[in-house]
Amino acid sequence: MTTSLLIGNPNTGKTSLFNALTTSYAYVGNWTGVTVDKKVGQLKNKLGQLVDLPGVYDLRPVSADESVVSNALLQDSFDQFVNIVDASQLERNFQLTLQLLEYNKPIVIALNMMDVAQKRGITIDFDALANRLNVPIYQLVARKETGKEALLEGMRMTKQSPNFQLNYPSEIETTIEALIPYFTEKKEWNARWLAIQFLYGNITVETYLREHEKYASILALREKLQTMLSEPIAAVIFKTREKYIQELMKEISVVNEDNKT
Ligand code: GDP
Ligand code: MG
Ligand code: K
Repeated sequence: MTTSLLIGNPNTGKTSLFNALTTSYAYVGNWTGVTVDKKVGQLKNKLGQLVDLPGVYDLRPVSADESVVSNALLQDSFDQFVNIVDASQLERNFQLTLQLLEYNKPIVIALNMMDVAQKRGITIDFDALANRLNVPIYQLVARKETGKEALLEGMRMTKQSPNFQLNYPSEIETTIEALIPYFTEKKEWNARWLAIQFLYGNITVETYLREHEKYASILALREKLQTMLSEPIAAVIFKTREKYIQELMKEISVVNEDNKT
């Protein structure tokens, strides 16, 4: 059975979409270590199951509840991501999207709040966006359940990983290259994602890696990298993503004041 993880920023319409895509759902206890309910729904079209996750702006958790998302990526078995994105707030939402792309599992983007984007005069070049990120994009108004059939079909069809790679400054890339050999024993991990999240200071990833027999060497690589940079590693990583997103936005989105309604 196919398992899809529903991930997105808070208030993007996650619950609305979850309800639109599923016929029934159950609370199957709590996520490990926290009180957040674990909610799993049966997808329409007998497609498999959809797992609801807490809304987060970033994979680096800022609370125990948010650690649920990184823990799911580290420890749970799943087949694809459904990344719900607020079409009227693309820039902010894409910080999370890039981190999901780096995980390199099959992923579909559900571009929700299309009605809000339209009202604000936002025009998006969907083909350019899909091409740049190498993922299928589906437009939705989850509150009205508009677009859900195409999304379900897209989820069924999507078996390819995006093979998307964002390139960081050379000192960071060199350290990523040095870290990757430590992470090859676990096949289901994306070693590059793990290296990036560790360097980014994702505490859930760090806690997980503390069990690694070579943790001292892993940590030393991060400390060495920090001495080579004039800013915190996390800031450099964040800004690299931000720069990429700004360039992407120029290419795919325009706000037309005349089109505002
Ligand atoms: P969550 O916090 O991500 O789970 O989002 P919810 O599903 O609770 O939605 C947050 C708010 O946005 C609710 O008031 C929804 O009715 C509304 N909403 C959800 N999807 C859409 C949409 O596509 N368009 C508009 N205009 N509102 C939406
Ligand atoms: Mg919700
Ligand atoms: K628990």
